[in-house]
Amino acid sequence: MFHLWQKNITTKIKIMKITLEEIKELYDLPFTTLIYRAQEVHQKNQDPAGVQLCTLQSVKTGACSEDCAYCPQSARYNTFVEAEQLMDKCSIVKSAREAKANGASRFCMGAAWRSLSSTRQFDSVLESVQAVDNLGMEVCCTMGMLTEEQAVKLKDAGCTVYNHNLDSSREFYSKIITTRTYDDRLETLSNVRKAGMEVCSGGILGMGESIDDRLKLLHELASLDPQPDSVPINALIAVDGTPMEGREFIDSFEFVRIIAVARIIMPKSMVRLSAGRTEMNDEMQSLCYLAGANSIFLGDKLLTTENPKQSKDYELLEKLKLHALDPNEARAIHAQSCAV
Ligand code: SAM
Ligand code: DTB
Ligand code: SF4
Repeated sequence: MFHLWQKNITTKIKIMKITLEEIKELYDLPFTTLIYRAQEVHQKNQDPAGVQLCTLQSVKTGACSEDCAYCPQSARYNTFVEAEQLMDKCSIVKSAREAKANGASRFCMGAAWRSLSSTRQFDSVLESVQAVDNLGMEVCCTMGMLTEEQAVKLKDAGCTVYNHNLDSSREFYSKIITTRTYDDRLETLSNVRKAGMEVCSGGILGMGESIDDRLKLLHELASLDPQPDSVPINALIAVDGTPMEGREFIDSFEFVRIIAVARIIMPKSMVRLSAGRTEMNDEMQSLCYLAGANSIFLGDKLLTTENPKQSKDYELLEKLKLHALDPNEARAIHAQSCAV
C-alpha cells in the first residue's frame, strides 16, 4: 500500500495526495505492521537515532481573550495560571542562554494572545527574536494569528519557525473554540509560508474527539503544500478550571497509532511528542520514538504546565542510544522534501 501515495522520483521524494480513506486503512493496520511501516519510512527519511530538543518559554502568560476549551491561559476560566506581562528582552535572552547551555537547539517563545495586535509589544517581540537569533539558536514563535506583513517582519528579525496548531478536525474545532475559525488558522499558516518561515502545526488528542476527528486532523496537516516542517502532537493536559477538567488521559495505544500514521504520511516532518509527557512512562515514550516521533520539548516546564525533568529525558535518550539532533541536521532533512 506504501506505493499508493509515496513514490521515489530519482533521489527526491514526491508527496502524493493521500485520501482520508487511505489514512483510515493505515490506522487500522495490525499494530505490528503499522509500527513496521512507520519505521520503514522513518529509517529512510530521518536520522533514525536523532531527536530534536526544543525549549519553550512563555513570554506573555495568561489573560488570553480566546476561549480554547483546553487552555489554562484563557481569561474565561479560573485556573492556577497567574497573568504576567510580556517579558523584556534581557529576561528572554537569559532564559535562551540557559536553554542553550542545557543542550536545546530551538527556542520557542509562546504568548497568550489572539493575535499580535499591539505595535509596541510587537516591536518588543521583534527585538527579543533578534537577540535570541544572535545567540545562534533556532528561533520559533507561537503568538496567535499573524498577518502576512507581521510574518515578514518576524522572519526578517530572525524567527525561522512559527507554531500555529490546527488542533483538531474542522468539525470538532468549533466545539472547542468559538472565538476564531479553522479558516483563520489556515490563513495564518499561509501567511507564515508566504513570509518564508517554517511551519510548525499539529494538534491535541484526548479532548473528547473521535478517532475520525484525529485522522481528519492528520489529513488536513498532510494536505498542506508543502507539508508542515514540524508536527507537534499534544496529549491533553486536563487542567482544573477549564471545560476539560477531569477528562481521562488518552489511551496510550491510540496515541502511538496517531504518531505512526503521522510519520508515514509526513515522512520529512519532525514529529514532536509535545504536551502530556509527564503522564507517559518510559515505555510509552519509547513506543512513540519507535512509531516515528523525533522531537521533544526539553525543560521542566512547558508554557504553564509541567514537563518531565530534563535529567530524566537525557537518561531515557541515553538508555535508548538516541542523540540530540543539531538544528542544521533537522533543517537539512526537511529541505529535501521542500525542494521538490
Ligand atoms: N496563543 C497561541 C495559539 O493559540 O496559537 C500560542 C500558544 S497555545 C498555548 C499553543 C498550543 O498549545 C495550542 O494550540 C495547543 O495545541 C497547546 N495546548 C494548550 N493547552 C494545552 C493543554 N492543556 N494540553 C495540551 N496542549 C495544550
Ligand atoms: C505545542 O503544540 N505545544 C506546546 C507548543 N506548541 C507551544 C505548548 C503546550 C502547552 C501545554 C499547556 C501549557 O503548558 O500551558
Ligand atoms: Fe489563548 Fe492560545 Fe490559549 Fe487559545 S490556546 S486561549 S489562543 S493562549
